[in-house]
Amino acid sequence: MKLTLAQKIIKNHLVSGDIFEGREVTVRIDQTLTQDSTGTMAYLQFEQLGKDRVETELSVSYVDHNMLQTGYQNADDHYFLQTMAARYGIHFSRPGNGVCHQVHLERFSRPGSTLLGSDSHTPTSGGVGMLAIGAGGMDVALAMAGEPFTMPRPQIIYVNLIGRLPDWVTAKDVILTILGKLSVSGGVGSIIEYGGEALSTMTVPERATLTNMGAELGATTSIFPADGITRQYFIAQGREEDFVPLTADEGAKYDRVIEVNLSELVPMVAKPYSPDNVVPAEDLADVKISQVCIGSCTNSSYVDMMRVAEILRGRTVHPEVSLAIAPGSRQVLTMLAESGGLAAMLAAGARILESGCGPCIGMGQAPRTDGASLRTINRNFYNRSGTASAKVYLCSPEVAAVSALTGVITDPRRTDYRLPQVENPAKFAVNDNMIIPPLPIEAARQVEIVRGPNIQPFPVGRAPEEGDLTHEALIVLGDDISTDHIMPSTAALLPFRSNIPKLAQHCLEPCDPTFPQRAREAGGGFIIAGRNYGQGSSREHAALAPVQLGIRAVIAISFARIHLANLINNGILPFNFICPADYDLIEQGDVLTLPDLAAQIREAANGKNVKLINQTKGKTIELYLAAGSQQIEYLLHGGRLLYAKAKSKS
Ligand code: MIC
Ligand code: SF4
Repeated sequence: MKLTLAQKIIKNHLVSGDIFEGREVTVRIDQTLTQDSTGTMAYLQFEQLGKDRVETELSVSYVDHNMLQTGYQNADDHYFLQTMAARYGIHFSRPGNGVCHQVHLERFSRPGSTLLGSDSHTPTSGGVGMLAIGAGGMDVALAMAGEPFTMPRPQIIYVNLIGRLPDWVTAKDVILTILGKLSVSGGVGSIIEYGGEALSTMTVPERATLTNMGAELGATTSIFPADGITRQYFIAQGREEDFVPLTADEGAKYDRVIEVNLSELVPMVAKPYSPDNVVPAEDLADVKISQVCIGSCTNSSYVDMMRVAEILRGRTVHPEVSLAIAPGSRQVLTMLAESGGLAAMLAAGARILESGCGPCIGMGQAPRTDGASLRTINRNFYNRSGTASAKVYLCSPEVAAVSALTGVITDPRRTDYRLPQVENPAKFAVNDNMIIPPLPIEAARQVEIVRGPNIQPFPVGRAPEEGDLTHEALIVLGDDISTDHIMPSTAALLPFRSNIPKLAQHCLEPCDPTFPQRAREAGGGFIIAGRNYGQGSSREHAALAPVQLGIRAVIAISFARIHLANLINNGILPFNFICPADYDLIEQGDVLTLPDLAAQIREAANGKNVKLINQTKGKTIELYLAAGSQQIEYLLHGGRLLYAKAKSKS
């Protein structure tokens, strides 16, 4: 049988299921990664599993998100993570070493292997031919404990890249163009595989920009072959031994094929508030900007940064623009310093930030009121920057750098700037001294785990009752609600990622600030939503905070993959409307009953629909429980952790 790239890796890691048939596949996980804002929860959950050491080939704990230390909370959480890593055999990438995906690509990625990460942009390592998947903290905790990972059996979309990128047009413009074509839900249920003649012109960091933003398409992951260019990258990283060639079989079958002619592309910009809201940069020439942020796991490779440096060299940032630059990793920052690029940035007036997520997750650099901020990041959801009235636009580093000089969104092709010529280096600056390797097992057992006062117990779900469950429809939401809406993350809230009771007070605040209080007063309830509910970040907090508030079910037209798994893992019932138009039959405040709940959930495992009665409107609505048979077992126990505990007792 001819296989695609992803199918080959799935086949080599298959634990159960079939690549060509059935609803789900279950695969063995070789590597895991966590970052600090999701990691604290993942490790608290891992602890509950009672293991002595991680059972993966490699697990890495990164600190890159919660970098501002405006109080003790983040520093405490970082030390908790460090002691956890030492105790359980995990590599620890210290704060300052860089953004997890950039560092993982550089130092740990491996073609043909599987990686599960508690961050939605984990697919970045797909740029070297790895099957790298983002997941919620609990799925990653279980993978660290040696459990395989189950995903809906993916469709395979093949993107055939032809032609050659014109001057000033970049990998970012390719993925923004694809987002414009497919939309933020266009990749749901799919793995995106890249191939075609244009691959011979694409470097690994460029490929990684595409696989990174496959997350914005809702894809399970994205992947490139591991070819001669990939091998050169591994040689330049001083780890040729990790290179394994990987190509799709000639004649492999794809569920969908898309062709993108790079020669026809232009510099693109995504307008607020969605990464698929794209237009050519030149259409926005009248948009005055007050801020430019360059960096993030999408666009902060050495070449990205050096191009920016060369554009800025000898010039001055526009007086009304604040330019912030966060190089993606210490490797990139070191090379920028050594090559003189950093000096050019500083001379132009750039504000250099440490290597971390920074403005991308609202950790500082919130724009001014009503300000337009042009960023090289991957998400521009409402309020993510930390300033609700700000408008965030997404673009390539080249467009960002030129616009920082002109003060308006600028298509560089319409200027007389010269295109900087920067090549990938033959050797990267390799220095792993900020990655603390695991301790031998005996020494690890002596490590004391240090928990600051910010670390609070997390809430657990409830098993469905043997009777009716009646609750109010607490809120009715529209399409494409992101986890940034459900559980906002700003510099003020991120320090509470290990304190769910505190965080829950802000659940769904961007949609309705009264929601947390109303939920508490009602003693819990149901959430009603449109399409693609829970897109974006993998943060499990977007399920944990609703559990804390007593939310028992989310009834949506459709869900994003990671959030759906997070709801199930934490015991919130996810339902789809059998008939999407029935969404209109529920209004906020309606009283809804799920009759004979536990019995209905058990029957759902046999493929039966679930009945919901809208008491207020006197209507009966048919629902579908959006869970596989194994997941229904988790739900019957009140979530995956309770299920795992019950299993280990029996
Ligand atoms: C993001 O880019 O949205 C984040 C912040 O990295 C999240 C993780 C988080 O919310 O902590 C993600 O992508 O999963
Ligand atoms: Fe960090 Fe932004 Fe990348 Fe998320 S998308 S990992 S916040 S840099």
